[in-house]
Amino acid sequence: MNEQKPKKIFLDGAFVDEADAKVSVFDHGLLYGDGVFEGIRAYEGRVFRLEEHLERLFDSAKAIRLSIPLSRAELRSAVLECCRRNSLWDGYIRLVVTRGKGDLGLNPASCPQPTVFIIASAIQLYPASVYERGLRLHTAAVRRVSPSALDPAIKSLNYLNNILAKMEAAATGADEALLLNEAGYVAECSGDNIFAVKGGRVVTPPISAGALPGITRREIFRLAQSEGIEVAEREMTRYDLFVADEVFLTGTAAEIVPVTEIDGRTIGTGRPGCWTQKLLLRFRSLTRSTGTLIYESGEPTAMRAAQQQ
Ligand code: PXG
Repeated sequence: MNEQKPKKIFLDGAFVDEADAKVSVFDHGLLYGDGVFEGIRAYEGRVFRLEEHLERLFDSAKAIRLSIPLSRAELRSAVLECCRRNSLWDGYIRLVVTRGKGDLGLNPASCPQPTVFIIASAIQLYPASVYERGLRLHTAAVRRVSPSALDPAIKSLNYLNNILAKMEAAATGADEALLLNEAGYVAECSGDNIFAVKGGRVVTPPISAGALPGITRREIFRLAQSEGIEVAEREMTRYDLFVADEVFLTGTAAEIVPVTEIDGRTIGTGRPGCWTQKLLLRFRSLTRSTGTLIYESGEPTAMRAAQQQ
């Protein structure tokens, strides 16, 4: 936990001190991982792609037949108010909806009221050195959950598959895990989507291969298009990654991060590639110039100064 002043948490319609922000041990989000969430970023007083995150949250909830007890407009207001109550300028917003408190036993029918909470906090970022040296990936033996079991397009509270893969990678000294689907094709990493660049073309696995429909991933399609770069979604094997000129990962927390080694193979020159760097620069200028304003007047100067201390 960080040492900053106690946070105000949005919990079931009210703002409470973090010490009082408690969820029942009978909450099915905890007991069974029955729920959905979003990880959202705020940059310089604006929430990046808030509408897309809300849309994905409602889609995830619909897919698991979870009825969110707030409208989209109410949830949007709650997110922005939570940022204001915590004087958030740059940071991370975690929006969680669980099945709620119920009896022991899987049956969601015993949970009358979903639990909704929002945390607006500081974000733990990769150190700057990672963007200079690039990440090392290790292919996990654990495969991405099949869409026939639990569709990976649902951003659910079930991350055990990803956590086990991440632990495997860490045990080999790698930074991140590469996950393949059951057919052996590349799906994504434990908390990021994956892209390869070869001959000036950008390629990424389709959602059907087991990738989360990432908000940052979608941004790459837009940015590449505006740069006149071709982007294709197609089935990829590890071979496609090994022989790529560049590989990079995308995610809300990581933004766009270069990969320079996979399973002992050096990728490209072994240094972050020029397309990766170009896209990262474009992405960073986008995140600082778009988004839903948290503070009506942009931002009071005094608060901005305080945040930057
Ligand atoms: N794949 C998986 C499995 C993810 O969990 C992404 C791809 C990238 O999607 P976005 O929409 O972020 O571009 C994710 C994102 C967290 C946290 O707190 C997790 C994510 C994002 C932000 C925070 O662990 N996962």
